[in-house]
Amino acid sequence: MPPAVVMGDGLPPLFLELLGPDVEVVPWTTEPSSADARRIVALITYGHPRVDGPLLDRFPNLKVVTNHGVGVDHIDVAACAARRIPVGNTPGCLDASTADMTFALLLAVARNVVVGDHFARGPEFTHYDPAMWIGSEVSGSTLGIVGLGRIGRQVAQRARGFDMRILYHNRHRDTAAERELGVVWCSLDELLAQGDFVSLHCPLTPQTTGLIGQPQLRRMKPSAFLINMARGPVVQTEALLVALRERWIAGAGLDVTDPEPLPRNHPLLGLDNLVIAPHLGSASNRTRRRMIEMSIENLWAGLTTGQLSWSVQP
Ligand code: 8YV
Repeated sequence: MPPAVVMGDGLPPLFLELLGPDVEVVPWTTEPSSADARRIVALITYGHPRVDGPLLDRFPNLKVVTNHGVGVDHIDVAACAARRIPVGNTPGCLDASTADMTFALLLAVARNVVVGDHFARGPEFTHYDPAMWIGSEVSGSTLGIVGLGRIGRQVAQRARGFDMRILYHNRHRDTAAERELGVVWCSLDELLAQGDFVSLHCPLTPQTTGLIGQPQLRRMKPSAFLINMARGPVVQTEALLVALRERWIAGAGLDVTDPEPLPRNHPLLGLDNLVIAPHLGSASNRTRRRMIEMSIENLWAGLTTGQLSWSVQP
C-alpha cells in the first residue's frame, strides 16, 4: 500500500517517528496544485494553523483533521462537520502539565522569580538586603478560576495544596467540583473583585473573546494578579497594558498573548510586573508524547473507521 499523504508543518522528530513509514507528511500549503491536493487525506494541525471552509474545499479526498492539542479555536469545526470531516483533539493528557505551568507563572509573578533572577545575576547584587523583592504570599490567598473545565479543576487541586480559598466562574455550576474540591461558584464580577489571583482557563469562543477588558481589570484589586493560560484574545491586550502600567493590578502571568507572539517592540514586553511564557502550558516531555500518540490514533481512526477516539463536536 502506498503511504497515506497527510499535510502538517513543523512536526518534531518524535511525531515523524511515531507516524512511521506508512504516512508521508507534506508541508502545509493553502495553494496546492490540484494533483497535490487530491493526494491529501488528512490534516495534522500542529501549532494552530487555520483550517476553514475554503481550505477544506481544496482537498477533495480529506478524511480527517487531527489536532495536536485540546483547543480548536483555529479550526472551523462546523465547516468540517458540514463536509463530514471529523475533527480530533487531545483532551485530558495535558491538564496536569498546564495546571503545573499555571502555578509556575503564578508563583513567578507573585514572588518576583524572574526579576529576582535577573537581579541576582546582575552587577547590582553586591550584598543581601532583606528589603528587596518582597512579593505577595500565595499560600492562604484567594484564587479565582475562570473556566472550571478539566484544566481548571487541576488548578483547583493544586491550589488546595497552597491552602487557597478557591472561587470559580463557569457557564454552569459544577456541584460535584464544589463538593470534591471545595470550590465556590460566583459571578465573574465577584470573582474579579475578590481574587488575589484570577486565572483564565476557558476555551476561546465568541463569548469569551475580549472577556477581560478595562471594566474587568478595574474591578480587580490593585494587589491582584491576572494569569492567562487560555488563549490570548480572552484578554484585551491594550487594556491589560494600561492596567499593568498604571498599576490597576499588581501584575500578570501570560502563557498566551494576542497577537501571539507579540511584536518584538510591544510595550508589554518592557514591563517588569509581567511574566510571560511562549505558550508552554502543555510543553512537558510526557504530555507532548501523549499528545502526539493521541493525534496519531485519531489520524488512523479517521482514515479507517471514521470514528475518532477523541473527537470535537461542532
Ligand atoms: C499546544 C494548546 O501547544 O492544547 C492546546 O490547546 O494550546 C497547546 O497544548 C498546541 O495545541 C500545539 O499544537
